[in-house]
Amino acid sequence: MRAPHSYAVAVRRPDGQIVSKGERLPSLAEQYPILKLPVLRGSVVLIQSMILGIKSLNFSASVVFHEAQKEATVSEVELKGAALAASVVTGSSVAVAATATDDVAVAGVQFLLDGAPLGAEVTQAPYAASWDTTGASRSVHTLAARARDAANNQTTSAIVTVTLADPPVDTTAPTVTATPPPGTFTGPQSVVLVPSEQPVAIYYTLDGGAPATSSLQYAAPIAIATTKTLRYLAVDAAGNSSTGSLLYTIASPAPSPAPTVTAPAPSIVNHSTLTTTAVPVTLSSSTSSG
Ligand SMILES: [Ca+2]
Ligand SMILES: [Ca+2]
Repeated sequence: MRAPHSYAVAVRRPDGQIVSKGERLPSLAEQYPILKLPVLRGSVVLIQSMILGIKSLNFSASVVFHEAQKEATVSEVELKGAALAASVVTGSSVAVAATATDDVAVAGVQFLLDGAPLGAEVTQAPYAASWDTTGASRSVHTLAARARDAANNQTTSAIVTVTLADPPVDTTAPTVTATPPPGTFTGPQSVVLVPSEQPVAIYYTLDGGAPATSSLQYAAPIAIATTKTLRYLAVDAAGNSSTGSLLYTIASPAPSPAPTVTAPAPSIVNHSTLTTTAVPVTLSSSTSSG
């Protein structure tokens, strides 16, 4: 609509609302009196009308386009979850959550696991889901959240990388400490075996044979009265095992040495006067023990 000194444009937006704009028309004739001449005045009005028409089209387009652009300003999405802070996850499930905001309204949030939907779209805040990891490969996975608005504009959050791992596995074989340690002894010994971890089953033999799980299982100190090789097999709960061979030498008590007899050499006093010589003999006995 054009009036002598102003014009107005009204545009209906997609949502039905009418947006209008009015502007005062610049009076070129007031600025340039020469334009008041009849021929020139008609040309000025024509040119001015053309300019207004283009302006109106621009305004109309900007209103509609601006509205579409506004709704196209898609949601901000951020993926959250306590478990996601850890780069390695060993649990059987991972809780994920997301926050999403939109210029109009968030219609729903779809969580994504390795790019594929994780569960159904969550249409109401709080946006949360749980990832059951029991069937997932023990490797690197990605999680993300994709939010959409009513106009189906979509925004996907930054990807969070999660490495699934099993709980630490026992790969250490148990060791066994024997008390007393193997060696040479002069009497019977009672050997106590202590494993480096629990639970550990210790199997053993005393006849030199290789121990197996069918061998005697250690339950109490092992009595060793004569020289024996104690061979053991220790097995932990994870099936790691170790073997050992312990030689206990039980020496018989040393026999008492036989008594020794010493006699001083006879001394000849006087060969010329003595026909017989009485020689004193002293006997001594010594016994050493050890
Ligand atoms: Ca939007
Ligand atoms: Ca172990």
